[in-house]
Amino acid sequence: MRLSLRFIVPLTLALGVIAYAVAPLVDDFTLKWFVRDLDIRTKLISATLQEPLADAMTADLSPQVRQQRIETVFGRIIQDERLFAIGFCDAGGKYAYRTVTLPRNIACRPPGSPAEDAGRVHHLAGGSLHVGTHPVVFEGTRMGELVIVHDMSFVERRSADTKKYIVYLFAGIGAVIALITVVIAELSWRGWVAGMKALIRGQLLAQSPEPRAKELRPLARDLEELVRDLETERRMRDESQMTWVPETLRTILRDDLKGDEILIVSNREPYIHVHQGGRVEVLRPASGLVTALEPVMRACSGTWIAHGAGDADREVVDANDHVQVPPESPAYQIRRVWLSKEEEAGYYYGFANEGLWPLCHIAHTRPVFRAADWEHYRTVNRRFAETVVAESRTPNPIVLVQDYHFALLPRMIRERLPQATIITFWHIPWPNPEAFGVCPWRAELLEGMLGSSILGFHTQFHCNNFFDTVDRYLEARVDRETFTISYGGEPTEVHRYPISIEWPLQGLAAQPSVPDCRKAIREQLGLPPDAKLGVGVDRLDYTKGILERFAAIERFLELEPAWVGKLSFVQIAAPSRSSIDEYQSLDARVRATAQRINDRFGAPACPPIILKIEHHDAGRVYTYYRAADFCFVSSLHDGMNLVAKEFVAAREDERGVLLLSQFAGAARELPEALIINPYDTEQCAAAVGEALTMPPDEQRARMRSMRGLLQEFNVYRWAGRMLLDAARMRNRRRLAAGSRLQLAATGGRRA
Ligand code: GDG
Repeated sequence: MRLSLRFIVPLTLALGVIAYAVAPLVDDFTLKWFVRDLDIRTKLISATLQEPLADAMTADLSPQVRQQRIETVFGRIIQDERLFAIGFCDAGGKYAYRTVTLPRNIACRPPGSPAEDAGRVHHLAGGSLHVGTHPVVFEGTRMGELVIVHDMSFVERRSADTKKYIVYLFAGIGAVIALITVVIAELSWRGWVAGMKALIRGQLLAQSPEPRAKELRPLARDLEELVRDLETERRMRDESQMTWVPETLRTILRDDLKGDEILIVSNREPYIHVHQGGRVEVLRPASGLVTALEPVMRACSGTWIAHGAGDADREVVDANDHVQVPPESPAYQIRRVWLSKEEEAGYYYGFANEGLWPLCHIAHTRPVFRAADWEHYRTVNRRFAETVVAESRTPNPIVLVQDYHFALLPRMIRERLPQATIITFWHIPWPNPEAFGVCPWRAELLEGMLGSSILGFHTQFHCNNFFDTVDRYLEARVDRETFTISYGGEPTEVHRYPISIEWPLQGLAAQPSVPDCRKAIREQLGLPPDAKLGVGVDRLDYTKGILERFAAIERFLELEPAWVGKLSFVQIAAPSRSSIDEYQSLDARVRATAQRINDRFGAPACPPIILKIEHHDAGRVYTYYRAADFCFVSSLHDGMNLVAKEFVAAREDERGVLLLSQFAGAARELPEALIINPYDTEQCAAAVGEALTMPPDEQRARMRSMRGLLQEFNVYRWAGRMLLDAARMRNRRRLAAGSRLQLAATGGRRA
C-alpha cells in the first residue's frame, strides 16, 4: 500500500506539472481560434448594419435626428453581451457616430487605409478588446467605416476554465495510469514473490496445482541447483559444528522435518512389561538403539512399533494395542505386534538368527535356511508393514526400520505408502557377495531392502559389500559416485552411519569414583587389592570371540607365568537366544573352557577367568569398566561393537587399555586401541601383556584421543545425520516433483 502511494502521488504531480507547462500553448491556440471567430462575427454585424446605416445616412433628416437614429441602432446592437461598442468613422477619419462605450483610445484609421482590416486585439487595463474595422459602401461610394469592438473577457474566462480542465485532465489521466500500473505491478510482484518463495521452499508445484510463473522458468532450474548445493554445504558444515544432544534432535525435527510424522520399527521394544514377584514391572532393555531413538520419539510423539514379547505386555495395552511410555511421563506410544510362538520361532530364532545372523557375520558358523522359517519371516514382515500403514496418520511418514529382522519390510511399506521416507539401518555387517549368495532368497531380501529411501550401515566397507552384492544378483543400476542404487521406482541411497553411545553416559553420574570402583569390584570378586583385572562384556554370542579371548589369556599366562595369580579376566556374558542349539553349545563350550583354564593355572585367590553368565544392570556393567585395567573386545565379526565405546566413555580417569578386534566396525573409529586379530592367539597374548605394562602416559594419550572422538560422534549424531539426510531427501524430492510437473506443463521442454 505504501509502495502504491509512493508511486501514484509523484506520477499524478508530474502529469499535473506537465499540464501546467502545456497550458500557455493551449491559451495561444484558443485565443487565435476566438479572434478568428470574432472576425467572422464582426463581418456579419457589419453586413447587417450596411443597409440601415446607408438608409439613415441618405435619408432627408436633420443631423440631430440622423445621429439619434443611428446611435439608437448602435445601442440596440450592443445589447449583445459580447459586443462592447460600435463607432462610425467618416471619410475624414473621425467618429461621426459612436456608442458611449467606445473607448477613447480606439481611434479611427487614417484616411486611405486598406478597405479590409483583420481584427486587432487591444489590451486595456480592464481586459482585452477585439477591434474590427469594415467599410460602409452605398451605391459604390465608400461612405466611411464601422468600428466594431468586442469584449474579449469571455475569452479569458474560457481560457482559464480550459487551462483548469486540462490540468485536471492530465492529473486524472496520471492518477489512472499510475493506479493501473501499480495494480499490475503489485499482482505480478506477488506472483514473483510467491513463486520465488515456493521455489526456495521447493514446494512450487508439489503443493500448488498452479503452473510456475512463466518468467520464473529460466531461473528455476539454476536456483534449485544452487539451493541444493548450498543446502548440502550448510548441512556438512553445520553437522560438524552442532553440539549433539537430545535437544539437537528435537530441533532437527522441528526445523528440518517441520514436525513430520515418524514411526520406528524394531523387533525389540523399548519398554517391556513383565511379571516379577507377583507384580507387573517395566524393564528398559539396555540398548544403544533405544538411547539414540528415544529422544526422537519423545520430541515428535511418534509411534514405536515392536514385537510385544513381555509376558505382561498384553495386560497393559489399550484396545488398539498401544501403551504410552515412558511410564513416568508418557511422551510417545509403543504399538505392540503380537506373534504366535511358531511365528516367533520361525521369524526371529529361525530365519533372522539362524539364517541371516550367521550369513552376515563371517564367524564360520553355518547359516541354516528352512523354507518354513522363510514363510514366517515373510508373514511377520507383512504384518509389521500392515501395522505401519495402519499407524501412519499421513501418506508420507518417515519410517525408521531397524535391523536384519525386517529386510522385506521396506518394499512392503513402499508398495502401500509410496511417498514414505523409509530409512533402514542394518546393525550387523554386510558380507561379500559370495558369502551372501548362499542364501536361497538372496534376491528377495535385496529387493525388499531396496524399497528403502536410505539404507545405512556402520562402515563404508559394509556399504561397498552391499553395492557388490546388488551388482552381482540384481539387474539394478549401482552408482558408486552418488551412493545410489536404482532398482525400479525410487533410488535407494546407501550411506555409512557409524552408531555410537550417548555422551556423557547417563549412568556414570551415579557411579563411584574409579578407585572406589576398583576396590569394590576386587572385594566382590574376592581378588587381592592389587590384582590386575581385564573385562569382557558381551551377549553370549559366537560372533563375539569369547573363546578366542580366553585362548589369548591362557597363552599369555603360558608365556608369562609370573602373572599367574596376579591377573584375572572377568567375562560378563548376558544369555542370549538360548533356545538356539548353536548358542546352547557356545554356552557349554565357554563354561568348559573357563573351567579348564582355571584348572590349569589354578590360583584360588586370583583365577585367570571369572565367568558371569547372567544379565547385569547397566550400572553394574559400568562399574566393571571402571574397575578394569583393560577391556578385551575380540569379535570375530561385528557391525560396530558398543562395548568398546562404552569402556572408553566410562574412563573419565583417562586410564585403562582397550584391546579391539580389527573385525569390529569400531576399529575404524578407534585406531588408538590395541587393534588385534582374534584368530591370532599369539598376537592377542602379546597385546594382553602390552596392556598390562602400558605406561600411564601412553594410556592417557590413547584414551584422550578416543574420548574426544566419542564426544564428537555420539549416538545423537548418528540419529541426527539420518534425520538430516531424510529431510534433505524429502526436500529434493519435492523439488524434483516440481520440476517434473513443470516439464509436463511445458510439454516436456526444459524451460
Ligand atoms: C548389534 C551389533 C552393533 C551386554 N551385556 C550386558 C549388557 N550388554 C550391553 C552392552 C552393549 C550392548 O549390550 C551390546 O552391544 P554391541 O554393540 O556390543 O553388540 P550387539 O548386541 O550384538 O548389537 C553390533 C549394535 O547392534 C548396535 O548397532 O554395535 O555390532 O551386533 O551396550 O553394554 N548390558 C547390560 N547387562 C548385560 O549383561 N545391562
